[in-house]
Amino acid sequence: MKKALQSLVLLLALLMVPVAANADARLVTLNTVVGDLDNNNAVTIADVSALINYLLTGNASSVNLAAADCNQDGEVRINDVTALIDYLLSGNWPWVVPEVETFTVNGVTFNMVLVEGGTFTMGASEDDEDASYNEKPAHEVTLSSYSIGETEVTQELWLAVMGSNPSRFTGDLTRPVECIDWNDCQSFIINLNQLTGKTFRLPTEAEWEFAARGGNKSEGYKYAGGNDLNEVAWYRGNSSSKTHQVATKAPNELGLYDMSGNVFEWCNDWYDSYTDTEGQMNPQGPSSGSNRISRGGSWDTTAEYCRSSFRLSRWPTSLNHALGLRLAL
Ligand SMILES: [Ca+2]
Ligand SMILES: [Ca+2]
Ligand SMILES: [Ca+2]
Repeated sequence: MKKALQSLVLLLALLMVPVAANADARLVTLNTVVGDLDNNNAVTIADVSALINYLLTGNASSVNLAAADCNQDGEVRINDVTALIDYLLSGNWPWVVPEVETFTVNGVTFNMVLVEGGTFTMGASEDDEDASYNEKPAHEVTLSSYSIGETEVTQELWLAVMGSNPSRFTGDLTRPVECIDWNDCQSFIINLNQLTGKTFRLPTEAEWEFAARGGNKSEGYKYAGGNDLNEVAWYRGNSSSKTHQVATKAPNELGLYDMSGNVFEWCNDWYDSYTDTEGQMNPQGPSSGSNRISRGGSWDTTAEYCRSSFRLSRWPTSLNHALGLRLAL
């Protein structure tokens, strides 16, 4: 441990001049006390020294320990020094996720959109006559922050990750991938994670619905992004019986496209009725089951299937040309 710290001190000495110069320019963007161990309202190289000093001596008398957890993992350790140096060099804290993050896999780019955590009412209210029994009762759910795909997974991305395209509607790779079952999605995600070093996954059903409703920016629409389905979705009434390029209808409050319509989207959860509905925090669905959840309606469904609370259960091995996926992270 001590040797590692000494190496860091040496590294810092080498970096001292440019780091200090860069750091000054970035102070205006900092809006928390994290990293400001010496309490001068600035995060500079001096704070790195103060943090190292504290780690070496254990003496907290001259530092603000509340500012020392630079990677926000609940402890003050050597990796906070790394996080602090990273911040001074890059201007970004590792725990601050950008609102839209772009990833590139084998030349194909896609965006993930940050959904800030919050509490919402999941499901349909008792007086919602469009809703099926399995959308009720409405219940309160609290979610931590996560990211979700700006669009459905395209055929282009699937091809880049899996080397083949199973879709029925070919001819335009910016259409959503379809004809993939729940297990195919898991294979895709494993490959994608190997290629990116990230931990992509399917969204939970609660995450999917919160995102469809616009998260904390929700305007309370019936469909994802509006009350006029034709403006926000490809569904039976306007699709000409086929999928369409992703992101060609209007996005919802979070900037997400085609949450309603185009293709149904697999969620991670097993299917069951809403029974355990008390004070849920990051619900993962039933611990076992026979069917998985899909959400959002498709080019082939009528309007009521495109409502944000609509749920459709399917065998994990079922696949068809109206069913695809969206990533979460
Ligand atoms: Ca400082
Ligand atoms: Ca820490
Ligand atoms: Ca969709």
